[in-house]
Parts: sequence; structure tokens; C-alpha cells
Amino acid sequence: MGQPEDILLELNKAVLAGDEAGARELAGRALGAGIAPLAAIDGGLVPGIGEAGRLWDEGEYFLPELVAAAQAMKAAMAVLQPALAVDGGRRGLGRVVIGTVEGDIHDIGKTLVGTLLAANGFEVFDEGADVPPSRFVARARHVDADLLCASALLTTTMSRQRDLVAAAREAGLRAKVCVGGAPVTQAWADAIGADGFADNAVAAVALARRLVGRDA
Ligand code: B12
Repeated sequence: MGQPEDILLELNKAVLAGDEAGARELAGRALGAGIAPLAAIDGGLVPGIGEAGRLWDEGEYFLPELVAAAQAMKAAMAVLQPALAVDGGRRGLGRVVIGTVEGDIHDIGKTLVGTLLAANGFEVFDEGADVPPSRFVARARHVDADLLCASALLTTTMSRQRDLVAAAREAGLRAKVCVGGAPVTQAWADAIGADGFADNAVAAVALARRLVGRDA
């Protein structure tokens, strides 16, 4: 095994199997084989965690298997993320406060978006997961943020994005509010008055650049 496509397939399988050590080792091997970190994430890790979610949905996986898959994905991400950031350099595009909304502990996608934003010249303040609107607002005010980015993975926590938009407006923040996460759509973003939506991390960077007036 050494072909890029084999490594991606093995990465996919390691995440699905919840094999943390294997996923970490394969992530290193992917970089060694010259696979771009984003290609390893999109081509190996994301399909693996997506399949784990599907199996959970169908009752074939239970929570422990899903947790193990998420841990394997995070272990591999920890190897890949520093390589993503290598291209960074510039830091002048704007300040971004990012977090997962209150009541929601999913942080893999949010972290990926934050990492790519940082790698592309934004200064990123990652508040973690389960972040109440008041904390987003306080942090944005403190750092004079250009953008507030809120992730939600549960249909039950999406409404906190609406609360965040309202809280940001009420506080008179100049920061624009972006929303994302698996159940979030452009229609939802429009309905809650958010300034932007993107359905993946690469698109999130393009969105952020547009919102700060720095289109490529
Ligand atoms: C991994 C996972 C977990 C892990 C999370 C680990 C972690 N630290 O994040 C664990 C096992 C802990 C977990 C727990 C739960 N989970 Co879960 N989980 C998932 C799973 C399989 C993958 C999520 C993921 O990481 N995807 C990979 C990342 C890269 O993708 P992403 O998050 O979508 O992010 C991308 C884009 O959306 C976008 N993006 C994301 N955020 C943002 C923000 C902005 C501003 C922008 C612009 C873009 C953007 O860019 C990202 C990168 O490309 C999903 C299924 C799925 N297919 O989504 C279920 C899923 C989200 N979980 C689900 C559920 C129900 C739960 C639990 C309630 C289960 C339970 N009974 O306890 C708990 C939640 C507890 C809580 N209060 O939060 C359901 C939600 C159903 C619903 N409609 O609400 C899903 C959809 C599974 C399913 N098919 O039913 N989960």
C-alpha cells in the first residue's frame, strides 16, 4: 500500500473502525506520500465520518462506535492541521470569532473551518463548542471582530444561530455573522438574517474573504 488512493481508502476505513492509532499513522503517511492535507481530509476523513454517521442513523452503529470514529478523525486531523497552516503567512485579512453554538458539542467541522481561515490569513479566535450567544458577543467586542462564525450540527441547536444574529445586532456589533454546519442551508441563513452561509471549509474561506471585502 502506498498509492495515494490506497492511503485515502485506508484513512476512511480507520475512521470508520474508530482506529485512532491507525488514523494518526495513516495521516502521517499521507503527508509523506505528498497528499495535500485538505485532500486527505476531504478524500479520507470526511467520507469515513460520514459513513459512521450513516451507520449510526441506520442503527448499525451505537454511540460508542460514533465516538470512536470521531476520536480517530480528530487524531488524524491533529497530524494534518499543522500542515494546512504552513501556507499561512499573512494574518491581515480580518479577525474571526468562531464557535459551535450552545447545547452542541460537535466541533470537528468548526475546527476545520477555523484552521483553514487561519491558514488563509485571518486571525482566528476559537471559542470551542457549546458557546452561548453572550460569549460570542463578548469575545467579538473584545477583539473587535470582523466576523462571527457559528457552527450547528443539530436541528435542535440551529435556533441558537438565530439567537446569535439577534444578540449581535442588539449589541451593535459591526461583525458580520456567518453560519454553517451539516443541517444548515442558505435558506436558513436568509431566514435568520445571517450575513453568510457556506457548506464546507473551502467555501467558508471564500465567503469570509467576500464579507471582509477581500475577494481574490
Ligand atoms: C462525529 C459526530 C458526533 C461526535 C462529535 C465529536 C466532535 N467532537 O465533534 C459525537 C459522537 C460526540 C456526536 C454526538 C452527538 N450526535 Co453526532 N454526529 C457526528 C457525525 C457522524 C459527523 C459530524 C462531523 O464531524 N462531520 C465532519 C465535519 C467535517 O463536517 P461538518 O461538521 O458538517 O462541517 C463542515 C460543514 O458543515 C461546514 N461548516 C461547519 N461549521 C461551519 C460554520 C460556519 C460558520 C461555516 C461557514 C461552515 C461550517 O464546513 C465544515 C468543513 O467542511 C454527524 C453526521 C453527519 N453526517 O454530519 C452526526 C450527527 C450530527 N449527530 C447527531 C446526533 C443526534 C448526536 C447526539 C445528539 C447523539 C446522542 N444521542 O447523544 C450527540 C450530540 C450531543 C450534543 N449535545 O451535541 C445527528 C443530528 C441529527 C439532527 N438532525 O439533529 C447526526 C446528523 C447523525 C445522524 N445522522 O443522525 N456526534
